[in-house]
Amino acid sequence: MELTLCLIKPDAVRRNLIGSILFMVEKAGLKVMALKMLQLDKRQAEGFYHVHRERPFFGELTEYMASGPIVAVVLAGDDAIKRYRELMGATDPTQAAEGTIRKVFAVSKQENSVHGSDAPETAAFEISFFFNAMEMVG
Ligand code: IDP
Ligand code: MG
Repeated sequence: MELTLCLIKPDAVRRNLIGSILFMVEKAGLKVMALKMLQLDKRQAEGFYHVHRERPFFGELTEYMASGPIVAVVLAGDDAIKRYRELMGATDPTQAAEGTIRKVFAVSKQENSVHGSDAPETAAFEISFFFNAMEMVG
């Protein structure tokens, strides 16, 4: 059993897609272990995405991530990190496979509706960024 962090990003929350995205996640057999809605401020968004601080789109990305409420979700399952990355689809929705969350819902490469951890170390950092032990079931 592995844990991963899913974020439903501001563009998706704004368009009333929380339920549609969680429906796809649960249908894929991933288990919700913790969930909260919140709005990051700019500094918190910079902290979450600090690995991208040198990228040209960092300012825009963190501005967007702080632009409205998000939903943070801890998902569990066998091989959950890889399975959820596959369900999300490629970063750029024009490159995302049919039936993936980003293919169905994303607006652009930046406003791509969801986040997913990419490795066990990043999953551990990202889960602890949003949740403490008491907030997780199991
Ligand atoms: P990922 O979310 O598929 O793991 P990353 O490369 O880790 O993609 O990038 C983090 C986030 O930064 C993306 O989900 C997207 O919102 C944004 N992003 C990535 N590349 C670009 C870009 O070229 N222009 C604008 N935003 C980008
Ligand atoms: Mg990433």
